[in-house]
Amino acid sequence: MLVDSVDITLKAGKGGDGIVSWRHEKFIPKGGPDGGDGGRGASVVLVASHNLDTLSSFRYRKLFHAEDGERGFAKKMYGKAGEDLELLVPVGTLVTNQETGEELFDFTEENQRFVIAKGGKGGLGNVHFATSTHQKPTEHTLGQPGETIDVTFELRLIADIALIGLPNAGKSSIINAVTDADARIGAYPFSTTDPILGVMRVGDKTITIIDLPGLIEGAHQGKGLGDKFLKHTQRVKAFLHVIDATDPDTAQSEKIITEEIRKFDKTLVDRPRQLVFNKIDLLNADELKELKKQFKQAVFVSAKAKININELRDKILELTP
Ligand SMILES: Nc1nc2c(ncn2[C@@H]2O[C@H](COP(=O)(O)OP(=O)(O)OP(=O)(O)O)[C@@H](O)[C@H]2O)c(=O)[nH]1
Ligand SMILES: [Mg+2]
Repeated sequence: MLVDSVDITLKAGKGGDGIVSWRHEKFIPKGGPDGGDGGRGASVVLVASHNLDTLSSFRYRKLFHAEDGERGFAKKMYGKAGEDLELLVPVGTLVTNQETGEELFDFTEENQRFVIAKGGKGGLGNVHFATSTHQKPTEHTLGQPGETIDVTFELRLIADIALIGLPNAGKSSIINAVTDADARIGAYPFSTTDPILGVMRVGDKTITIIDLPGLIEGAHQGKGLGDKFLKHTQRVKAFLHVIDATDPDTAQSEKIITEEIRKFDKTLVDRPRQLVFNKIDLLNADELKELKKQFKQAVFVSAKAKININELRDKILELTP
């Protein structure tokens, strides 16, 4: 199962307390102050990694706690600072504050780091409070609490191109034809239930393509499988909009999808979108000619009969300069 959103609590370490202590010297029962400072509490740090591609490591554990700092010691010794807790998240993770909805960090590159919860400062020992007129200070301060934050991690798979279209148009057949993917193909709607990534290699160029479950009218209101997977398209460079060439009303089918993406995010409609008519093996010459006249910028392919697949690959290259 693809885990693409998790809610978790991150808690940084508390600072160690500063302490009250006195020097032990021969014949002097209570020497000068020598209480040391507490160590800093550890922070929680998020680090992006390409080696992960899901959020499944956060599926069962909901609380992550970094170490507290150690309290101070006699002889002015500091307590040890806590060791920062580093949590790996996949590249493509967006972190938001659950309470305010504020976007805190968007991990787009390998090894990006973000301190999400800062550890508390250590307290001061009584050694700091001595003055010439106040030689036996009993003041000290406690370590400060670390920050605690409730966050949501959301994974947006990063792809260059997204395949969109009505169910059964042949999106999965197309990703299988142009990439190394092995997506499930079915002669029924919604055979794809989770996004699938595939890689198309041309020379030393690699283009990542994502195949999404089909959209239907009302997807933005949760119809069909809804529009929840469209968030994975927010970073794509372009869309391949797949239409079943045998559809009795291709113009209307094209509009339904365009409207659904507009309703999801109106900026997506301005992104380059290549229309791809699939299943042309089922059309006769006249029908194909008519369709070509109506949609001059489109590509006409058959994923199953492997017609015009190279032309489609060239288009994909043009869309991802
Ligand atoms: N004749 C013909 N059939 C095709 C072609 N491409 C796909 N099909 C068939 O159309 C049906 C749907 O194909 P899929 O690739 O699963 O379609 P999809 O768009 O991924 O469907 P969803 O995942 O349900 O949205 C399957 O029965 C395929 O075999 C084609 O070029 N020609
Ligand atoms: Mg599919």
